Amino acid sequence: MPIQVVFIGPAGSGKTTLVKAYGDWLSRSGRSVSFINLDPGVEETPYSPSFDIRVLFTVEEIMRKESLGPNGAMIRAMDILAERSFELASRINTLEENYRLIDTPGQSELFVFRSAGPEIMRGLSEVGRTIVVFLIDGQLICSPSDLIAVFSLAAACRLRLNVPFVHVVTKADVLSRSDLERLMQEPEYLQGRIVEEEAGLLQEYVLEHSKIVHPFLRRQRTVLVSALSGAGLDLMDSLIHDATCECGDLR
Ligand SMILES: Nc1nc2c(ncn2[C@@H]2O[C@H](COP(=O)(O)OP(=O)(O)O)[C@@H](O)[C@H]2O)c(=O)[nH]1
Ligand SMILES: [Mg+2]
Repeated sequence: MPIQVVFIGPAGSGKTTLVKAYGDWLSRSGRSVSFINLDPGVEETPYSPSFDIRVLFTVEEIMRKESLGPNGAMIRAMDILAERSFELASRINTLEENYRLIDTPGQSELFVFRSAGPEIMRGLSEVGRTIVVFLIDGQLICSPSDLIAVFSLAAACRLRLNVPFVHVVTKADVLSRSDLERLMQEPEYLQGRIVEEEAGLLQEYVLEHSKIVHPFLRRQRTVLVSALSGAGLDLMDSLIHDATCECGDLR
């Protein structure tokens, strides 16, 4: 069965750039790859997609035809995506490559929290081994509370999508903190930093939340990637491999 890697993350976290970098890396290591664009709002993609949602509809078209603004049109686009999820999966299933890399809409909250995301995952799961890679923008993690906030979002996405799920930190070449890996790997260190760097009610709240996030962090090794330098793509690849092979379970 083909491996389908779905890249999810907040706008600007680096999904499109990582899809391209990982696809090129896979091709260089001798694997066959197809690129799939599910972002109906994107103007250009750095890769050439084998399947592109914009062939069916674009946000601009919906704005024009239905007299909607950009947000309304994106909501409408996500609902169309949900309605057509099984048709999309069967179109994607005609691609012959072993790896299908799937780029998702910039506004991932619309994709994940309306029905498009869960419906697409259901459709895809029928036609290949499907995994979500959740992107954490390493440049935006400046404090322990930033880390807890982004992991809370990741946890919510995991609950919504219900397929094997891993997280990676992107933009490793421009991290805001040099101790990010330690924060993610050592619960005691994270708690110490929360006490040191946060205050008052926020400190209390973040400490409580960090307990919810710990099991999530513990289940998986931390992978830092840079789509620009290529650093960490090999580690991300083994993470994806472990989670999609029958031996792994990172659900
Ligand atoms: N420094 C650095 N910038 C990156 C990296 N990956 C993406 N970016 C930049 O982050 C911005 C958003 O990237 P994009 O792939 O469009 O994000 P998306 O909205 O999640 O698809 C762009 O300006 C990219 O050039 C990276 O590994 N390192
Ligand atoms: Mg994008």
